[in-house]
Amino acid sequence: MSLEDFGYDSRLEASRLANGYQDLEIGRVVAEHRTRHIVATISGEVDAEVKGSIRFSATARADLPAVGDWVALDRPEASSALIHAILPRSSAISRQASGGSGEVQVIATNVDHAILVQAIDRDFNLNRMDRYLAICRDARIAPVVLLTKIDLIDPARLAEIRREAETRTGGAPVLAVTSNTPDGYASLESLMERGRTYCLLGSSGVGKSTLLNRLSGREVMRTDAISGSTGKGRHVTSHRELVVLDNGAILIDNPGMREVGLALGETRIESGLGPMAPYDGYCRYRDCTHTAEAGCAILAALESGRIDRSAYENWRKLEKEREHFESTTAQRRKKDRSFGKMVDSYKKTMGRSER
Ligand SMILES: Nc1nc2c(ncn2[C@@H]2O[C@H](COP(=O)(O)OP(=O)(O)OP(=O)(O)O)[C@@H](O)[C@H]2O)c(=O)[nH]1
Ligand SMILES: [Mg+2]
Ligand SMILES: [Zn+2]
Repeated sequence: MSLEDFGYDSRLEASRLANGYQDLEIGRVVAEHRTRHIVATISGEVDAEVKGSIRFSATARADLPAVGDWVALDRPEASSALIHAILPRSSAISRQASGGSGEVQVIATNVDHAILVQAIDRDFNLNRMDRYLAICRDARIAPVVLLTKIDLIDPARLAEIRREAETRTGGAPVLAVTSNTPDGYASLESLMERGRTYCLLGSSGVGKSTLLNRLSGREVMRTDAISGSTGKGRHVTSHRELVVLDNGAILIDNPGMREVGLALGETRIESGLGPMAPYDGYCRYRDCTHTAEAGCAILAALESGRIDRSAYENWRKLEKEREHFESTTAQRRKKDRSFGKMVDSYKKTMGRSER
């Protein structure tokens, strides 16, 4: 494949020359596995390490290569490669890393469109959609709203949800797809353009990898059913990956986001399930709240006395506190004017001055 197949264009070539990288090989980061990066080059995919000088001069995680980045490579031997530099990014989707470190984590770079994926059966939530749209606005990336699993609800309800969504997207397209029919992704596929980069964003289990596999005509990403083979049933995709589709468009898949709120800097307190943990992941619905759902494994265990009622009540109490904390943090942040400044300064560090 050529670099153009991965989205290389005259803007990037100009920036490569301006930066003095004419003697270096150019490639695009297609996957990220902890410290290793897989980079697509004209001579195929190579395993690349980040050069020490980049690591030392990096002042934040955002300065290190991410999926979607165009990089200049040193090739001391045919079998190994060193990432010498990152070409300036045209865009970056980032979020606050979990763990309260305040660090910005880059999800994907050089993205033209974000595909905001929500499953229509249980996952759909207008407020969440708003938060995803805010991430796109912040990153100056055009969004497409995608409703998945439409085979699971009736057409009247779908039309209703669609109308609701359309009132809030500010003109961005709202598409509906299903993996259940051969042409279930046709509306999305016809909208995608060769050489443009699209990034999937959405909770775990909404069907992101299923979509990628279908449009690439291959089993690139592992997908999984609700309970999951590990019994945990979440985050089937463990790393980010960029793939060129049959129609020539470039698609980035990544692990489902647990909390989109993180993208705008909210703190999250993890609430452990404690003695109920062994039953986690066996509920009928992946995003079960263990409060009223049919097929909830935790409620069933409670009913049959395998879980202590006071442990359950205690967990519910903590969960309510956590929700309350999250919503008050969000409100406080809204009022906090310095938050706006923080967003501005992190926008600057993202180096999107190119466009
Ligand atoms: N009924 C129905 N099920 C679907 C559809 N699309 C995906 N699924 C199922 O939903 C489950 C989760 O799909 P994945 O593609 O693994 O979800 P994901 O968004 O990649 O999840 P993570 O990798 O954890 O972020 C799988 O069992 C799929 O078969 C659909 O359109 N209809
Ligand atoms: Mg996946
Ligand atoms: Zn449950």
